[in-house]
Amino acid sequence: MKLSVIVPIYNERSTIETVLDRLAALPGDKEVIVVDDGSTDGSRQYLEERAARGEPAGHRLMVLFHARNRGKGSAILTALQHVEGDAVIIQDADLEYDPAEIPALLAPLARGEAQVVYGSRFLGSTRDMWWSHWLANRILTQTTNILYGSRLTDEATGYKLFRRDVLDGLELTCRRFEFCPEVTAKILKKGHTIVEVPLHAYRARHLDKKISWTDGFAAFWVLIRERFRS
Ligand SMILES: Nc1nc2c(ncn2[C@@H]2O[C@H](COP(=O)(O)OP(=O)(O)O)[C@@H](O)[C@H]2O)c(=O)[nH]1
Ligand SMILES: [Mg+2]
Repeated sequence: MKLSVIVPIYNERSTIETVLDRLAALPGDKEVIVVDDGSTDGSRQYLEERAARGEPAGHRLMVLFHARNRGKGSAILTALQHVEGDAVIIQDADLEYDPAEIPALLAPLARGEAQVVYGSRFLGSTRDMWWSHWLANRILTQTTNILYGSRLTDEATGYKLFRRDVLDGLELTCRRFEFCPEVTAKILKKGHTIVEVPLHAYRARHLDKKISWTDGFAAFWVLIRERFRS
């Protein structure tokens, strides 16, 4: 089973090199599709150089650029147009999520036991998460479970893995961080089960975080809107 890893990037120069090295070191058939979303901190230049240098044999790296910042959801939608794998995972570029955990996420999907797998920080462990982020995560997860009848422990996780055909026809539109609740809502509405796997290496960052409390409200609204949309 070929895996496509989508890496949305906006100003992550201090971590992208390590993220891409760790992805390149993973076993198995895979491609990495990076979308730089108008970075201004040198990420773009680094990616241009790395793409020109080439990757080890058997490892495909595609680097795409948005001329200006359009949001994490937009970057993912751009990448999805180029995916060749049978499965797709989102990998944030800031090292809060460690690529070493990807094989554990892929396992139930590769065995044919799941079509969608989320990595749960709350089934496993988290380090350094602020209480306000903890609370926002709990509220979003509980709201999802109440509205959609699911039994998730971590809706807003960055680690979301899908069999590619599950994403076809979802008509995703959200441009920024509400991409996450939109994809969760649409998948649950279609009747798919989301299987969760515990994460053990999640480590929250506080510097340079792009997400803010307004994104939490936007996510909450998207969960409600999608539930009652026909
Ligand atoms: N392409 C793109 N990626 C973004 C944007 N904002 C954030 N990201 C990326 O999305 C990931 C998550 O951002 P972060 O602020 O850490 O939010 P959180 O991890 O969801 O709490 C990081 O890899 C960011 O580089 C954006 O506007 N465009
Ligand atoms: Mg992050």
